[in-house]
Amino acid sequence: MNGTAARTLTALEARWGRAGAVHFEERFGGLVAVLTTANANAVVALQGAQVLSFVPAGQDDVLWLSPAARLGTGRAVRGGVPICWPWFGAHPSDSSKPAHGLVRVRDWQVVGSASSVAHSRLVMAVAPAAGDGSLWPGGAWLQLEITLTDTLALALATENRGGDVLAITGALHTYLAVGDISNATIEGLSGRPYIDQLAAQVMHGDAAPVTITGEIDRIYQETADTVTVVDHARGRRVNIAKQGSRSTVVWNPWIEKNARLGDLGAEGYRRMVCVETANAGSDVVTLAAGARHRLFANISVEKIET
Ligand code: TA6
Repeated sequence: MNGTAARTLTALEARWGRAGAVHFEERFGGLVAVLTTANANAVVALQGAQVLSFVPAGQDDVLWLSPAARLGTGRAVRGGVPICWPWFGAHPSDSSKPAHGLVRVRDWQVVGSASSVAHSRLVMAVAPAAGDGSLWPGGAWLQLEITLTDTLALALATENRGGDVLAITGALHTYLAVGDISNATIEGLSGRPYIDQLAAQVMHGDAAPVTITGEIDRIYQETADTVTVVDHARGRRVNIAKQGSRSTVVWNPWIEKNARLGDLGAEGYRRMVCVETANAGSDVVTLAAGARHRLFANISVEKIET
């Protein structure tokens, strides 16, 4: 660790560390916060305010993380919960801009921490950079609150502190770990319309749970429902409850895109599925001056009783 990182860690620990609950370390070549409660632990990178790990007591990690995960490379770490904001997917009018917005690779600042016998919390914020210009929505203020109990709760708050109406899309782009994608199903999206990103057309989901037998990239619309990934291989159900979102994205790259992306590992696609708590597609957040929006997800795990 270089001297600057060491001094930064010391300052973070002194200002925001909380014994037994919030601690700062260097991992993956960058600075992370480690959140601990009696029932779980989590790791959050300061880069992108990206949760990289969430491990409830007695469980394997709920989040999938690239074996090539490395901070400070200028590219978003693949895995955990990347923050997509102020746009989801490709920039609406300029394909030269980074996919999924501006803040995934920015260094966020710690602005708060808290703990009690039952919870550990970290609050982070990020401001526009000098060269952002109109890419950063005028006057928008952004903050992420991460609360660990036996579940992982993420609240992404956008406040319009400017005078113009803002239009925002985004997502908590959650990579869930599964024992085997071929032995997993996704409940909670039955009958919902979705934009099939692979066919660029709107489809209607049928009543059955979603199974994954090839590349899938869907923006489910008109849904505020909890989604559950039933991981039969690991004998657990992973629930993603949400607020402030009318769209849920389901993505798995499958074999060919797994090879093309190059940072999922040899058969990474078999061990992950993205279930993203989003404002995407027709689900655009419009903020009048002074208005505030909160994109919220709560991730919990239940054992499948046999
Ligand atoms: O959320 C699904 C998606 O938009 C996919 O199309 C795929 O591009 C994925 O996000 C990962 O995007 P990234 O820019 O992180 O490689």
